[in-house]
Amino acid sequence: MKYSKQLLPIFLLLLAAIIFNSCKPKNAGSAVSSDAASKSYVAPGKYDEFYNFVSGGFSGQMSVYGLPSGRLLKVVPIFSVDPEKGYGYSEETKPMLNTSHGFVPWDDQHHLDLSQTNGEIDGRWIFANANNTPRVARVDLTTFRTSEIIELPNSAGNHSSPFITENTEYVVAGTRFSVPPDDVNGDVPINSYKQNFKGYISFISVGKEDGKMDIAFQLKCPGVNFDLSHAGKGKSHGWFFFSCYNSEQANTLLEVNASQRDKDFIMAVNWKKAEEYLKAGKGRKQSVKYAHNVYNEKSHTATSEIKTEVTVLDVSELKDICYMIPCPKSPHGCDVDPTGEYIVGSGKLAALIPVFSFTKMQKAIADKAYDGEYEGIPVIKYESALHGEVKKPGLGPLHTEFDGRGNAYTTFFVSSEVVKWSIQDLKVLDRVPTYYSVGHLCIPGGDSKKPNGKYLIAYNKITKDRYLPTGPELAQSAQLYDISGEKMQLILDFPTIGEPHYAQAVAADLIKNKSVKFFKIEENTNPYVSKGEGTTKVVRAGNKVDVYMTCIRSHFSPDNIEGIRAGDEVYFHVTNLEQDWDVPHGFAIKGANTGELLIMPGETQTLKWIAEKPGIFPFYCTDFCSALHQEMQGYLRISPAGSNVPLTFSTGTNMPKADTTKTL
Ligand code: RUQ
Ligand code: CUA
Repeated sequence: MKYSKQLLPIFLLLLAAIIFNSCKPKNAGSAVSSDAASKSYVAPGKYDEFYNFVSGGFSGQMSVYGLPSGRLLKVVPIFSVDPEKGYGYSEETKPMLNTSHGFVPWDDQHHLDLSQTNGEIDGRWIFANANNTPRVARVDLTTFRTSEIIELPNSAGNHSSPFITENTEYVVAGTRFSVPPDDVNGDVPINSYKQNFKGYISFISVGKEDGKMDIAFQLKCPGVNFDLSHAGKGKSHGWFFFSCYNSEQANTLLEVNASQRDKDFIMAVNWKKAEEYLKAGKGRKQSVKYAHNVYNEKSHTATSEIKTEVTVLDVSELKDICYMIPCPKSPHGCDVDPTGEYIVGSGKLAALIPVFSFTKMQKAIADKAYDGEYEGIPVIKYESALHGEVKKPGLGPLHTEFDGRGNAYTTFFVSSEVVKWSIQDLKVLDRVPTYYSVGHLCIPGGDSKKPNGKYLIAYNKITKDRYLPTGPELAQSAQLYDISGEKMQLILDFPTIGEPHYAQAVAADLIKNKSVKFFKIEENTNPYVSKGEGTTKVVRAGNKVDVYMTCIRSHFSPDNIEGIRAGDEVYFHVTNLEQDWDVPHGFAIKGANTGELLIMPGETQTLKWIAEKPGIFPFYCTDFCSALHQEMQGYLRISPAGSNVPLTFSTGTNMPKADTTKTL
């Protein structure tokens, strides 16, 4: 019929509109509870109740927010240079970004995990992963600065990382990309994946007192993609759980070829067993290369050491370390409830959420209730480990956190929502829309034994119409929900830095009173420190010039420097003499092609600067530090190479001369 033929395209359009809109939550924009403003309002001058540490994704940094206000408190540079703070630009911090590939100024930071004692957050450190060039960092929560970074050999795409055991015995990191091990010739055809590619998992020990990291051992595992993980806790302490996808071991077009099997796996790792094998000398020493970088808060200087050996346990030879639990379908999040009994696997392509029972899994192992092996690892029968399935929870489950009241909260990327369900009876209790396409979520302490189930924060990938447009890229976003009642209530949106993935939150009380206010100048062991203006100097050795400089409100010493020659390599070692909270000084000099220095009270930092051509080069303080901040400045004179202008430096004595020898 002519009539219906004309209408067909319109019907199709309508249908498409219905399908498209069904993925957009209803009542978008109006789903805010009426008392939202009062719930997220923190009056001027009042502190927030929680710190929220949010990964920066492709920015490589971590940002710190106050909750419930959503106020941005700090951006902590970890894996990317930060000209704002001089991180990666000052000579002292450059070694932090050293790797076996040399200096790496950027990375992709996804997951954060706070240190724990007895399964509870202890507020000492937060660990961060670098995805691209595999590394794990430790940030000290007394200084909010990166203290240590360790690189991971035999790894690529350090995604399943960094997740910690309940006493911070280990920070654990699983490789996303399986690759040929570092000590063999990796020049193999890509389609020899099945024979040659392996997945390594690193157990990084953490010093009880000082937090110092070291790779205790690595597990050589089948060549799959390890996606995410969490430690067992309580009754499952001693175990670790990893989601893995690409059990098909595809090496091309993974969106199709790694979605073939009905089920991939959760890999359960008995790390106490691995420790026994290690003690029994079953590890193989493998020669590798990885950087270990440590920042010393006394010398205010980082050092980078290249290490050359790691101990590897092969889990296909050493039985009883690893077990595979089938998990539908390309699992992403792998989360363990506060009791340690339940393990939740979130299959991105699955229409249900399987919840596994640790007790049943142990029984299945004892009974050898296996469905054969995968690459030499026993596969536990799905039903034997299963506590139950959450039916029809939503589309595209990603991550789950817990409130400590028996409820779990799972994010759904495709259907843009957070769904609350009961762990015991697996019933869906509530669902709220997110705006839009939520990835991770966080409840304060939500992956510990003691969650604080007051708030839930959803971290969204797409914000479409939520904020004023800012060109092609829009702000990524966090959304705060009050989950203290039966129903979840949206109370706040706030934009984030970079792309937020995992986040952690903790009661402010656990951290705020431990904050370092300044560094004691008498404890400063930087080799270039000047502990007072009387010891400042400028020293030439060939064409290398060291300027030992101090700053205090509101001048530098020296502030007049002459006798620098074109081509000189000048190092400004600037010590901030202040001994008071919140009085950093900055240092910048014209033409500097690095970042600035931002020097904390009591600290010494060094800027390398090449004297380019004859002229006068002003320098100044970049951080508004006093009423006379704008007077905090100085001049450096460059003369031609080979000139005999004597090297002089002074503060307050190089006064105007009437008989200037040379005017322009
Ligand atoms: S992963 S959503 Cu690293 Cu879920 Cu980000
Ligand atoms: Cu020092 Cu401004």
